[in-house]
Order: sequence, then structure tokens, then C-alpha cells
Amino acid sequence: MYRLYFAPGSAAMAPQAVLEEIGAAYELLTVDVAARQHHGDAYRKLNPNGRIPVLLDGDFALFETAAICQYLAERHPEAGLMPSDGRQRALCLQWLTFMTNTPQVAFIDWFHPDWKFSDAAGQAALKAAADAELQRAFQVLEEGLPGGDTMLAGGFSLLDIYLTMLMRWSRFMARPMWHWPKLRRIAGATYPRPAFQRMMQRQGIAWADNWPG
Ligand SMILES: N[C@@H](CCC(=O)N[C@@H](CS)C(=O)NCC(=O)O)C(=O)O
Repeated sequence: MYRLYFAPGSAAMAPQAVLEEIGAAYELLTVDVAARQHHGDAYRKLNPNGRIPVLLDGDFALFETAAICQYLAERHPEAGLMPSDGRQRALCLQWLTFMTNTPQVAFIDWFHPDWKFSDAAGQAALKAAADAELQRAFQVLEEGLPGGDTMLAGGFSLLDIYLTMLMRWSRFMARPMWHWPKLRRIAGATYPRPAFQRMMQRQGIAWADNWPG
């Protein structure tokens, strides 16, 4: 049985939705963020970055959300969450890498400018820069995607889950991610999926009050 360290609404959303799509048995392990459990020695042995999530597969511990999603998809090819070869696989890795190293990183600065700057002016400047970087990244996705309900022309994949997680995080922005029509269509097709719904239910989170539908 898999075990996934999570906090509600965190980057654990994507791996958990992948687990739900696969239909794998898994246990959720709540990280007590208020108590800074993820910065304690025991958790840092699993993820020296002190970040959520971590996946446990027996005695094997894996951190980094994108790597966890890929690991699970490849361990369960029958779920069809990742193309197995050729250019579709290459494109899947391109977009997975892009989402984790560009918008996901900018989201951290957007939500937590206080981690880098103690003064209000520094925080405001970082948040504005992160907002601009997020909008640039959304535009790159919008222009690079083929259109349709999924990020890959070949159909549903772990990418759609990842993008939909990012979209939920964007709900507090002045211009949330759903202002980009192709991205909105993908998330609109992904968040109602039973697996995504079960993930949200088990995390105790809702979709987005301001989602335009
Ligand atoms: N690159 C990491 C980033 C993970 C990350 O930043 N997770 C956030 C939650 S979404 C976290 O652990 N934050 C620590 C905190 O809130 O103290 C990944 O994709 O796993």
C-alpha cells in the first residue's frame, strides 16, 4: 500500500488524484503544518527540503510532486496516465517539467513572499514579479497546447491533473488561470472527474468559489 504525506490543498493534490485515477490502495498521512512537522528531523529524513508531499512505497521514499506523479503513472501503465514512448512521452515530460519548474515555483513566491523578504516593500515587489511570471507561464501553456479537453492531443494524462491543481491555486489571483480559454477547458473537464472529486473530498477541500463555470 502506498502512503502519501499531505496537507489539504497542497501539492499533494496531484499525486493523490493520480492514485485515485489508478485505483491504488493508499493511506493519507497528514502533515501537521501548524506544528511545522515537515521541518522536523523525521520528515526531513524523507524530504530534506521539508516540503509536501512525500510518497512512501514500502521502504522507498520519494519527494518532488512531478517525480511522484511520473513514478505512479509508470508503475501502473494500465491506467494510461502517461504515454510510454515517442513524441507524446517527450511532450508529456516537457510540460510536466515546465509546470513544476516555472509556474509552481512562482506560486511559492506569490503565496509566501515573506519567506524571502521581511519588509513589506520587498514582499510586494516579489509578489508582483511572481504574478507577472505566472501570467507569462499561463500564456506559454495557452499558446503551446493543441486545444481540446486534454493537454496532450492523445488524450487524458497526469498533465491534466497537474494543470488543474495549479488552476485551483490561481483562484486568489486578480487574473486566475481560467482566463486562458484552453486552460479553462482542460480544468473544466478534469476537476469533475470522479478521481479528482474523491481526492478533494478526502482532503476536505472545495474546488473554487469564483470558478466561472
Ligand atoms: N518542488 C516541490 C515543492 C513542494 C512544495 O513547495 N510544497 C508546499 C506545499 S504546496 C510546501 O511544502 N510548503 C511548505 C510550507 O508550507 O511550509 C514539489 O513539487 O514537491
